[in-house]
This record gives sequence, structure tokens and C-alpha cells, in this order.
Amino acid sequence: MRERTLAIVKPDCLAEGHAGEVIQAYEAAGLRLAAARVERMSAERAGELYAEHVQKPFFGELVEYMTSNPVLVIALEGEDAIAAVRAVNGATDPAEAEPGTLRYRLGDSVRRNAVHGSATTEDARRELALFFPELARG
Ligand code: 3AN
Repeated sequence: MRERTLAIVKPDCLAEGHAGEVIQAYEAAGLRLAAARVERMSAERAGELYAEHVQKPFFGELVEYMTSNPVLVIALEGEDAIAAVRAVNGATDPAEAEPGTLRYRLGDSVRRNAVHGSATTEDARRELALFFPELARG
């Protein structure tokens, strides 16, 4: 099914100059960019992005990290885009990520894991609406 999803190049990954490598990996997986923007997230927006984790002990440090420097927010589209991005990203913990995945190559730890990708159809819709409201429909 053709889908849209949201990916984010996290602050340290963007600052270290890996944005091109991330985009190349998504394009090599058959996805195409629908929109992209560099932005410094507000704490409010980071809190909305990670609303499902609000009760977790790491929530505060997660918001602090995601707002520490600009990120690259990317809307991607293509066949099964949600699963495709997550496959390219790899496991949440880089130590458990398959060789060749972005988190294996670029992630430092479960907290600093290089990239974000929407987890479900519902999350993709909600996250696209947060960053690219013009794409959220369809
Ligand atoms: P994913 O991003 O693979 O969907 P989630 O939704 O479980 O993974 O986690 C969202 C973000 O929260 C992760 N990308 C990571 O930055 C952070 N995170 C997840 N688990 C932990 C943890 N145990 N300690 C610190 N940060 C975490």
C-alpha cells in the first residue's frame, strides 16, 4: 500500500553531517521525499511527538535531547513506507540493530539512536500532522 510516514534525523546525527547518508538510505529503499525541513523543536512539539512516552523515566531527557539542536524532519512516501523506514532505521537500541541499518551505522545508544520513524499508520498520520499538516490527509 502506498503510504506516507515521518522520519527525523536526530540532533547529533544532523550536527555530525549524516543527513545525506540517511536520505540516501531511504531513497535506496525505494522511498521518495515528499517534504523536508530543518527545525529546532520546541519542548512542546517534542512532547507531542513522544506523547506515548510521557510516563517513562526517560521522557525528560528524551525531550531535552530532541530540543538540544536542530533536527531534519522528513516526510517520505512509497510502498509500505512506514515499515520500510523502520527497516532502514533498525532496532531502537543500536546495540541490537542489524548491520547495515542506520542505527547500527550511526547510533550511539538507545537514547542517541540517530533517527526516528513513525511506528504505526496512526502514529504516521499524527506525526505528519504535527510537522507537515498539508500532507496529513491522504
Ligand atoms: P522507536 O523510535 O524505535 O519507535 P520508541 O518509540 O520505543 O522507539 O522510543 C522512542 C525514543 O525514545 C527512542 N528513539 C529513544 O530516543 C528513546 N528511548 C527509548 N527507550 C529508551 C530508554 N530505555 N532510555 C532512554 N531513551 C529511550
